[in-house]
Amino acid sequence: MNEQGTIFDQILAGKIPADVVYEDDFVLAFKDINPQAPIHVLFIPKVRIKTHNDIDEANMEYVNKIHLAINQYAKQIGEDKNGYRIVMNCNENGQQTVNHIHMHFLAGRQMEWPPG
Ligand code: IU
Repeated sequence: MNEQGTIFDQILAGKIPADVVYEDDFVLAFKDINPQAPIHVLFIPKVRIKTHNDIDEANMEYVNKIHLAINQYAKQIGEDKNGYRIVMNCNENGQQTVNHIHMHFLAGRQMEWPPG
């Protein structure tokens, strides 16, 4: 996508449908279209932050809210005790493909380490 935004901006604007599982004033969460676990949800801020490198004092409240949203969602679906993995990929080596930060929430199976 160009500097105008990414597909996630279009999801935030309601121009592209998504399977939304959580929303508040700061955060939207929806099911990943290519799930890597039985539960795979993307938590995104309602402001464009391109990469983890672009998190700063001015926008970090959105990032904090993502963590609170994840806690609430994990508890709501009963996976808080089983556990889960949260991942944010950054730039090329991190295999980031959408330049609007997103926290992957993966649950419902035993994870492995190290990741690929
Ligand atoms: P990444 O961390 O940037 O690699 O992850 C991008 C994710 O966004 C990836 O898991 C895709 O399957 C997912 N995704 C999506 O859920 N809906 C979309 O329209 C697009 C990508 I494009």
